Amino acid sequence: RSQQGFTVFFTGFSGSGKSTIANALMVKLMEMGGRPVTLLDGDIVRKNLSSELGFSKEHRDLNIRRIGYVASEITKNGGIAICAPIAPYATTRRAVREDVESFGAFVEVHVATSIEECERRDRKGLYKLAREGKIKEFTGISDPYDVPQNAELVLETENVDVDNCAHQVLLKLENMGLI
Ligand code: GGZ
Repeated sequence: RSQQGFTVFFTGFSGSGKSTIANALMVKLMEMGGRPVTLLDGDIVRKNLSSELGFSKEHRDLNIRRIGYVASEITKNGGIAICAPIAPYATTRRAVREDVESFGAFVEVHVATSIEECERRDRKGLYKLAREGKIKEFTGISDPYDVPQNAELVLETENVDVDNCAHQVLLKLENMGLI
């Protein structure tokens, strides 16, 4: 049982901390050895797999379905896939969950940093551009985000460090009998 593949699927706003937590989790899982770990980070996927796509609902859905397909193949072959896109639409997350669950476990992790906190941090200056209208359809500002209702884990990142967040994911994986 502990050798089945699985997917950890992070969802949350731009700047919520998804990538940072996903990277910390990847390091911990790699240190444990055993199954290969593949990180499918939002901006890396957009560069390599979805470079022609924008941010309309259709394009976001296509992007997420591609990530889901790759994650389901990794899961099928007994590996660990860690995905970290915004994935704003609940129906699309549900579809990916169903794809993956035909081969292994799907662990949805909501990185629940509020839009106010993401905008306050504004690490990449994107929120400022979104407010100025220079980036259209920006999630949380001028585009929707369906708050997850059935995530396996919700991470509150305010006043909790990255290592602690990654550790909470590991504990959840342990509790689910996946590691
Ligand atoms: C949201 C955008 C947008 C718009 C560019 N809306 O912080 P980042 O920069 O690196 O993460 C964001 C990334 C979102 O890509 P995803 O593939 O994760 O999105 S989705 O799951 O919805 O397909 C942000 C940047 O791209 N970015 N324009 N309009 N984020």
